[in-house]
Amino acid sequence: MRPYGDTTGDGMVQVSFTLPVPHDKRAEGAAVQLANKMGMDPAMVVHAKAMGDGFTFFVVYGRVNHLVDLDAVRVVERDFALLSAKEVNTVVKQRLRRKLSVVGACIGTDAHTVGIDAILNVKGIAGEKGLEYYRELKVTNMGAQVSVPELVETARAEKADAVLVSQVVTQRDAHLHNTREMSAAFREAMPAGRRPLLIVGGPRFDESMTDELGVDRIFGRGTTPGEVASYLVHALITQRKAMA
Ligand code: B12
Repeated sequence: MRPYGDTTGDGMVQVSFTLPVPHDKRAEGAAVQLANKMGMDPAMVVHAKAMGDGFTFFVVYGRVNHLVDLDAVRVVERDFALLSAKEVNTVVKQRLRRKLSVVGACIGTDAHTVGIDAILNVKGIAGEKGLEYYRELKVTNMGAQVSVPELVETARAEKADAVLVSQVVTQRDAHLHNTREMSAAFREAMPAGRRPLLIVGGPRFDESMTDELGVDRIFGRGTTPGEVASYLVHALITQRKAMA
């Protein structure tokens, strides 16, 4: 299949980018040239705006000839059941017979706490309450700019069953470097069977990179607390029991 703009299959797409040139006719020509090189032909500048001194932001609309092969698409599908808060509490209480301990933080220099707060705080997101609302979960939210050694120490002190890390800033692949540092630190500090489940989340992660980053699960854009709570039950209780 092809993308769709005005009529089905017309191949029309829209892209936006910034060039380090002041806004003038030549800058718009440069934007069209880039779009042509990206395979858009014809390409039209539909929006151009000066962004401070010597930079211009563009929106370009145009046709591409590439086809999308749906059969070749590979994504990480949810492989666990979605449970209600009540069901999560019941399973934890009956099978774990103690509260499930969760430690969360934004690590490195990242101060974007809205995402991790949406998952952990009672107020939650998208009409769902966060993990603090779950009676059988004990949540420690460490907030922003937490160092990896501090996180490991708190996870140890809280006997964390799961560590939830948020990374929003991706400049110079900071999210990847920080995640690798974090997973390596837990591997070094704790033996395999004693290590908490390591979960990272943020809007720009590739969910298929778990092995590469040394974590158990990656959650992306639009994650809800219910998905995370259901995954915790699946990975720490249901699946673990089945494997025992
Ligand atoms: C609010 C905001 C800020 C606030 C943050 C306040 C706070 N307490 O969080 C302030 C003003 C402090 C800020 C500062 C900066 N910001 Co800012 N910020 C944003 C903004 C507008 C919204 C982010 C947000 O709150 N989203 C809402 C939440 C709910 O969504 P979310 O984070 O994706 O979380 C969801 C999922 O991803 C997932 N999730 C996230 N984490 C986790 C963790 C786990 C364990 C799980 C399971 C799930 C999960 O679940 C969440 C709920 O669905 C974005 C732009 C945008 N529209 O996204 C820029 C943005 C993230 N910021 C950006 C930048 C560059 C900065 C600064 C560097 C700017 C500067 N030059 O100073 C600083 C950096 C500060 C720092 N040290 O980190 C860039 C990042 C670009 C990049 N490639 O990295 C963005 C994308 C803006 C942009 N387009 O340039 N920012």
